[in-house]
Amino acid sequence: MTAMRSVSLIGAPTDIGAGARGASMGPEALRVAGIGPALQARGVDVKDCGNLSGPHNPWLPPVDGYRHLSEVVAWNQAVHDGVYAELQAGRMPILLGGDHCLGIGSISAVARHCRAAGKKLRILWLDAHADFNTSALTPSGNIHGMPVATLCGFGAPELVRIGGFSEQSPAISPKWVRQIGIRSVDEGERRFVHEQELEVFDMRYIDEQGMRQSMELALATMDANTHLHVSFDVDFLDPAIAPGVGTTVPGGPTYREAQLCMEMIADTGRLASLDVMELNPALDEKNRTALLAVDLIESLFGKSTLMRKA
Ligand code: 5AB
Ligand code: MN
Ligand code: MN
Ligand code: MN
Repeated sequence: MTAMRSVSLIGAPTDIGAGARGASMGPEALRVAGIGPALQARGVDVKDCGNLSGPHNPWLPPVDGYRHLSEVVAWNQAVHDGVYAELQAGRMPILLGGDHCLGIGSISAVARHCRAAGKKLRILWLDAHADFNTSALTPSGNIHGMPVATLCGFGAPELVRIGGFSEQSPAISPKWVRQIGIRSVDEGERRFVHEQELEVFDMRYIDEQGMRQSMELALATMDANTHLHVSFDVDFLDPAIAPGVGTTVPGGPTYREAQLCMEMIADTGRLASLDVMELNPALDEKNRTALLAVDLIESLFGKSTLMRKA
């Protein structure tokens, strides 16, 4: 195993970019579900950095296609700084969301780190949604539907430029992204996904080809110099097993499909940063979605069934 085995938990308790309130309680629910001890049991050195802080959610309607833009900028700058500091200290950041708009801060920090270190970046986006809206395309104005497009340079300038990036030289290229589990894409968003040639393994593909084939393709083209970032939106999972999210979409991966996905990522040994996003305890049942997320994260860190070599 070559990946870093020292992790830093960074809580970002906000629902500033979401359409439903409650993801602000995600970090604490993941701690209550035992994320720290579960990783320690895997032999990982765990540091809990506590929670970042930022503006409260004023719960206002969108302005020019964005809800809460200035608050989203403040939160993402805090996430960027927190994640970047842990990467520079040689630790693997695990961002505990919080809604998925915070992927902008997290992944811009990872991209900045990789650029400086000359590392190749690959992003696995595990989600029911493509999160590739722009202010012109969005049906909601909720910025948690826009992080992938923003990181690729198509977003509010204040967000695109976090970490010193720009429209001409954005944090990431669509070519570095592999999306898994997608089953809800808005009309304009769909066209933009095709135009930018995002590589999407949607549920139709997973149904037809299986999770194994999908992950083999999604994980190809990595090498010893690759930093693998996983952005795990908990609504990736089928709502029957993971009800505690604001934007459920039926027809997601089953328990075993999700486990296989995580196990295959673990086998690469390349995982170097992680987001766990969109968990909404207000919509959960006795924290079962948080417990499932922790179970899957254990697999991501190499917990597996019999027959595996150590
Ligand atoms: B999530 C929707 N496409 O833009 C939009 O949960 C939903 O981070 C976005 O994936 C869901 O509002 C964002 C309808
Ligand atoms: Mn989603
Ligand atoms: Mn998402
Ligand atoms: Mn969501």
